[in-house]
Amino acid sequence: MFRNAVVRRPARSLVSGITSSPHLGVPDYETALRQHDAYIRALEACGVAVTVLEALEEYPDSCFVEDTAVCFGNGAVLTSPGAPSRRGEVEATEAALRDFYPPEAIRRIEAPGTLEGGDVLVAGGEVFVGLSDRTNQAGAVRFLDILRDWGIPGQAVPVVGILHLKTGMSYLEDGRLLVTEEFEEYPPFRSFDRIRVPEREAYAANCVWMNGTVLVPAGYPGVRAAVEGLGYRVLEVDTSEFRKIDGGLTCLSLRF
Ligand code: CIR
Repeated sequence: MFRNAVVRRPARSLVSGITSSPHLGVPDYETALRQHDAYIRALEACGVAVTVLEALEEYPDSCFVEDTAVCFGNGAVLTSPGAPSRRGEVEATEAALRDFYPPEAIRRIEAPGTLEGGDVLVAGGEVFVGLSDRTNQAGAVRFLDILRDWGIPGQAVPVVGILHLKTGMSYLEDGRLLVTEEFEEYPPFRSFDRIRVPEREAYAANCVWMNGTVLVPAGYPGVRAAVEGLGYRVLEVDTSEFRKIDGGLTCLSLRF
């Protein structure tokens, strides 16, 4: 069960967020704010207390707070973003997490190690760390060392062709993994019950399981139907403006 979520309001500067999809257009700030409000309401409807942090204008991607920390019940790891423009976001997340964890329970990844939270998939009692353009070997090794101290098993897995590991998958609890086609037969995940998303709905592989409900991005009926078919309550949240800068549902919050 999750009790808390932390989100950060989108900044006006999100129009300058990093994107691999400029053809989708520039995010509309007012629409992004409305979508963010709806995201907060959806989290609250799942029974978590949502802490809303103020926007950081100097960091266009700072609403994607997931990338700056990985939170567990008894400890948190501050990350070292691989995107240079995002490194300063971590300090602001640290300040917020001090309200939830004692100082000794907050650990950090140091440069030259890099790690972004989007590359960390917590699947049951196990953690997978994607080695991507944003998360390097040194960052993953350090992270796995911290997890070992905490008695949490983990392993690193290569990620190619997408931004983060969780761009291509989400854990739905109960041993179920929602995956894009390329991960369906990926050996590290063969022990899970894999539910493949339709190819044209690959974006919606990034969903949020929250206390028995699954948040699904609006506009992906195949994924919605698949998740509902598994018996979950589904809440749709429109993320069109965040998608324009490569953001999905998980990146908008820290959940613990
Ligand atoms: C970035 O490239 O860093 C942002 N524009 C998108 C971050 C998305 N984060 C995530 O999926 N965890």
